[in-house]
Amino acid sequence: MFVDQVKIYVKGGDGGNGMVAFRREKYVPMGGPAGGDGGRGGDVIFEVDEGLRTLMDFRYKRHFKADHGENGMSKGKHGRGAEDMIVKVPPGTVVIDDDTKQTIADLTRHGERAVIAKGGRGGRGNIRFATPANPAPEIAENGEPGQERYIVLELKLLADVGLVGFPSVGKSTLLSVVSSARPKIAEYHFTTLVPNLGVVETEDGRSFVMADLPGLIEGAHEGVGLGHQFLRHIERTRVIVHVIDMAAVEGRDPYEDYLTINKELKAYHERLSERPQLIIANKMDLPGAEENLAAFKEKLGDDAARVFPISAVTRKGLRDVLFAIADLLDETPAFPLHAGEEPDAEPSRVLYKHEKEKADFTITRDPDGSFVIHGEKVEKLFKMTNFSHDESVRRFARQLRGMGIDDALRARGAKNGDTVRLLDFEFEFVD
Ligand SMILES: Nc1nc2c(ncn2[C@@H]2O[C@H](COP(=O)(O)OP(=O)(O)OP(=O)(O)O)[C@@H](O)[C@H]2O)c(=O)[nH]1
Ligand SMILES: [Mg+2]
Repeated sequence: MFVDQVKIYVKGGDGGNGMVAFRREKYVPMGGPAGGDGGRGGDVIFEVDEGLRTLMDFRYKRHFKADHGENGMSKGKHGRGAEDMIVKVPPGTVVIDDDTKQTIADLTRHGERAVIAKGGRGGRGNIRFATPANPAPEIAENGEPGQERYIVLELKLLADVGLVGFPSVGKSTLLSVVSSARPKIAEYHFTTLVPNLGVVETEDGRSFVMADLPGLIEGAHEGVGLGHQFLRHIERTRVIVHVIDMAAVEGRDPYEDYLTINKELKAYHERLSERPQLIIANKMDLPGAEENLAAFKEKLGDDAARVFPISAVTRKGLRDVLFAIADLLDETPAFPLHAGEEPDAEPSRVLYKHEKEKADFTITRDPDGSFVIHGEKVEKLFKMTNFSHDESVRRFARQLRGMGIDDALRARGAKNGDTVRLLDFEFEFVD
């Protein structure tokens, strides 16, 4: 199974900062607290869009950051929350945390959503910190930082387009020049033994998945040659591209080839003959191909418009045929698979695994003797502290004590006056 994969960065918006403010009233020198809360930061949310078939769009945009919340304001006004950022993904996208390798979400159905990076909550303004004992606090919280992480998106590809034709007509060569797939190419029959899939992008930015299938021969529907299993694969493609060696390198008549393969498709399943089909006349760089093409078109009659002459080797005609395939896909609905067949049978699930509780903090020592504190929780507290108000700083010190950091520093031998570092903040240990 061919898998499209891409690594990207996501970050929820930071919460807005809470405000320290006081009411100003005539004749009242200092009124009560009036600083509002910050608004919440936006989430990064993935949503399934069945119109997407590949992860091609993520090749160009790899960073997704939701907006931050608005800061709190004076007069008790709260900051506005940010809008969530909605990122569209194709059905079948599996989202994996790149650090833990855990699956975050497995998105299958149209419209299904999952929060991939949570926005931070807004910081509280000083109104929230007022108590009878401290009616005018100079304390406000900064917004909580949004969640950030690297994730890997994986998509199991289902082919939109299947290349069919006799062996050695150039199916693998064609796939190799229009996609990054690298199938084996050779002049002997049945070089391709299993389907190869490649993602094709047209010049106008449309993309689809094309499968290079093993060559078919007469009797394929009864199991002759590589037979059945690959015809089953064709059944799932929306559009069939019939590749013909128009130079008749092996001496067969191109029109006979065309009829034979179509007969095989129909004998395998009536439905296959109703599938939209486009004809590629390949190897037009070789002598005799032009004459054969004229004769071929004449025999086809009205269907001649579906023939696209190309050379997979010189790359002539590729642009036009890719546009034609993309157009045909645009107007062809997906074929419903039968109940019990793969993607539909897979239960849809969005997982929110409980993330393992990490230790609140760790303490290490730098060569210069200073103590360094690390830890998600303590770093978050730090980021949410507004250091421009002494009272906020004192609150932070109390929080550190509450987490047991003072005791832990003492246990590691910290003495009065020793330097302690946390992110870019440095302070003296006071015993
Ligand atoms: N001159 C010329 N040769 C081509 C062209 N396309 C393919 N060939 C040659 O035809 C031979 C068969 O090509 P493949 O791409 O392996 O054919 P295939 O249809 O995948 O064959 P199977 O996998 O065996 O079914 C190779 O030697 C290719 O180099 C073309 O446009 N012009
Ligand atoms: Mg091949």
